[in-house]
Amino acid sequence: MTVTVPASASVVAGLRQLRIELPSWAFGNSGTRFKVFAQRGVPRNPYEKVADAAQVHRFTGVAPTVALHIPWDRVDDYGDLARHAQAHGVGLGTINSNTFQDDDYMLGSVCHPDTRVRHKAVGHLLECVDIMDATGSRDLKLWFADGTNYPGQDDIRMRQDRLAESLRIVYDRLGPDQRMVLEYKLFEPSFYITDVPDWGTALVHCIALGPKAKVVVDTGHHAPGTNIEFIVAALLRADKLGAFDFNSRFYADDDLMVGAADPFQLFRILHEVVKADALRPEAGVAFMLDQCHNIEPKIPGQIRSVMNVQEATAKALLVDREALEAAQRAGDVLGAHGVLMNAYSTDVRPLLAELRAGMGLDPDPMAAFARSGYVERIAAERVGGQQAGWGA
Ligand code: PSV
Ligand code: MN
Repeated sequence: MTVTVPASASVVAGLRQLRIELPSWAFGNSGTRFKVFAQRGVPRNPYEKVADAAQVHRFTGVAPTVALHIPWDRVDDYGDLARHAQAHGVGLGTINSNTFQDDDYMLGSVCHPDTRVRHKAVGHLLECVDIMDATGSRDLKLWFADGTNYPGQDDIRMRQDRLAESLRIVYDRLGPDQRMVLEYKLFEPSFYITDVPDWGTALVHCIALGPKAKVVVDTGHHAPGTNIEFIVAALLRADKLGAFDFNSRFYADDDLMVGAADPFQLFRILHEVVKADALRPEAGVAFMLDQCHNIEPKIPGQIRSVMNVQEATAKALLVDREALEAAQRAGDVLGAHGVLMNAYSTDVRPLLAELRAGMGLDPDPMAAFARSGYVERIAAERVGGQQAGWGA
């Protein structure tokens, strides 16, 4: 069988455009509601988290920004944190809001029936935009834990109205180059309704708000069996895909390493991105990781994840688009499927090793990081103080 793939030069050019943003919270301790396992050398503050994120960029070359989560990453001087990031060779990225860890938010935040609580939540979101001004961040990421547990607990439609009103206030505060990206999640922590449960709800709100509002697809936030690439294709078509929160799931919002559970799904998603020419930073899709490393070492967990996204992207770039379209036009069902599978079945690791060597990097980031002695150094240096964790 002859397998035709595009010239590797165009694949390499595509891969060079890819930028992956890291979550600051991936470097702190995390766990389940049963147990948080502490690891040695874990950062004690946002400065140390940024330093760890910079290691991932140092060894992969494609992860130049780190996202902050407020208040977990609150500091006195965001300009100073931005300069610290720059000194480590990275920048500060998306600002993630947090309206889910305050006692006031037990019945919701921006959808809460009490105006006082809604004002407090909106105040937090406006503070996040102030922080974006200081850090130079483009995106405010919104995820709301809002919802209800019991039928009749609150009015579904009124909660949507409150959501729309709250979002409007924040949208109107955005600067000309700033955006809000709205994330949906099927369920959790609420079990009866979630106020932004799916891409349809997020899209309706983003369309009503305007061009600076886009949807976030967190790959862990769907029902089992959901065709995520369809959602990606539909959002790209509507110019409303703002960002990915990449991770893997088996059961719920597992926050495992992207590409670990279902690398084929990741490939199918990235195939839609490549077809829409949306790898380019100018296309406005932020590729972020949203993961927590509970049992695996954190920096290698991020390096592996970045490599998984790169591998899936390389395979997506290898799809012979001409052959695929010809087969599709001819109604050649198995031929078209075969073109896609040829790309997916290609071992792209040598290509990526070559790409890294061309960037002056070690072809094997995992091994190079292990050899660097960084883990041993931070374990020895970061003694005392309070380790950062989910919620600090
Ligand atoms: C919610 O499950 C979520 O995906 C949102 O992006 C939050 O900001 C993040 O996780 C917190 O880990
Ligand atoms: Mn997320």
